[in-house]
Amino acid sequence: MARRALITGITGQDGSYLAEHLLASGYEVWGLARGQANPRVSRMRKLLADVQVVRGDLLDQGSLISAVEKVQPDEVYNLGAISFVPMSWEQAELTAEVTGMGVLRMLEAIRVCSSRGASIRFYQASSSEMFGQVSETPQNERTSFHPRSPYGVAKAYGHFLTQNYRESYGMFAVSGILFNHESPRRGAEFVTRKVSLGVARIKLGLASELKLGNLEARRDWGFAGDYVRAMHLMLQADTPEDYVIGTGRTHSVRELVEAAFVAAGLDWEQYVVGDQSLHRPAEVDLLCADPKKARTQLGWEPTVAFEELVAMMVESDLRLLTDGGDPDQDSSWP
Ligand code: NAP
Ligand code: F7E
Repeated sequence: MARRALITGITGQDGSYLAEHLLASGYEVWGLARGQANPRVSRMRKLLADVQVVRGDLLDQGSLISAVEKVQPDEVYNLGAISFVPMSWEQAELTAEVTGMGVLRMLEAIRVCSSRGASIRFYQASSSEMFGQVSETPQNERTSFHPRSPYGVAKAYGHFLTQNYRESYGMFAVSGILFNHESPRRGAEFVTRKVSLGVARIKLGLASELKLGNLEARRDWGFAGDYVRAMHLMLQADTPEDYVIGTGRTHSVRELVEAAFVAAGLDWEQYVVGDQSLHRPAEVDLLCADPKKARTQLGWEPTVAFEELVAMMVESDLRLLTDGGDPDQDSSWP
């Protein structure tokens, strides 16, 4: 019988790549979808026709127990979250409820169903934002946490709780501490996609400038398609352990901007405008992963380099806009 996976956050970037990867690996894939008439669910259904949908919300404990009871998954991937860092200052309580407490509710749903005999492996989407103001570079599984946003704090709660359920109940529960990962399916609010869309609009004469915040922040950017393979590998391991996933290379937002404009044959300095309102109350200045443990224990390697990733996103957005697509409606899912 096919193994069964339940994914929260199925309508998001990672949910789509993970679903494709698991379907290709022979899994029966279920996605937890919220809302009465969520347009992102309709879009997901069109693009991932083989994914089955179960209704539920990370804010609603009963719905998660029902979903786990209905699907009877072998593996649960908890990708659902409020994931945009600036929003976490504007809606700090909601972020704590969804991104933090949502982990508790999903772990409880699994614990209740496991006490009736089910054996379910759990993956939690932890984040490099937990490192925040970093104590060392590069960051590994033993680096201390100093989150700089309500989002980072909520993720740290989910991370420690996952570890605690592993230790308290012997659950196969693990966290992937993933560094920034991007793709043509990335939400338009995140800086890589904002830049690739901005460049495409300028190239096609649809815009004349691109407003950005802090150009000095540095991130370890990789390709989302690579990172979902790591999630799956973590749940196939013999023992439940947490892993850092990243490329081990860091670039500034300025370097990202330069590479994106170069990919379209443009000079960024003619178009980029600084906007103080886009700076954050507290910034994460530098992130750079040490993914040695994932490489040696899981055999995981990233396959897409930074320049290749940026060019892929710019080309995809040029195609999307040339074909008259609306990035807010269609994204640029192939
Ligand atoms: P994303 O595109 O923003 O997707 C977030 C998902 O969460 C959406 O499917 C959204 O569904 C769902 N969601 C929001 N509120 C929910 C709720 N109350 N109940 C159930 N689902 C809810 O995020 P992503 O980039 O794919 O990231 C996946 C996960 O990895 C997130 O937990 C994120 O915090 C974490 N992460 C991401 C990165 C990265 O660089 N991408 C790095 C480290 C960790 P709706 O369509 O219903 O809104
Ligand atoms: O910002 C700077 C901004 O919003 C990256 C999420 O997936 O990765 C993501 O969080 C950097 C920051 O991602 C703009 O100040 C400059 O330093 O693309 P971002 P993020 O905050 O790193 C982590 C690992 C997650 O877990 C999160 O869920 O870019 N920046 N100017 C800007 N950022 C945005 N969004 N917009 C700007 O105009």
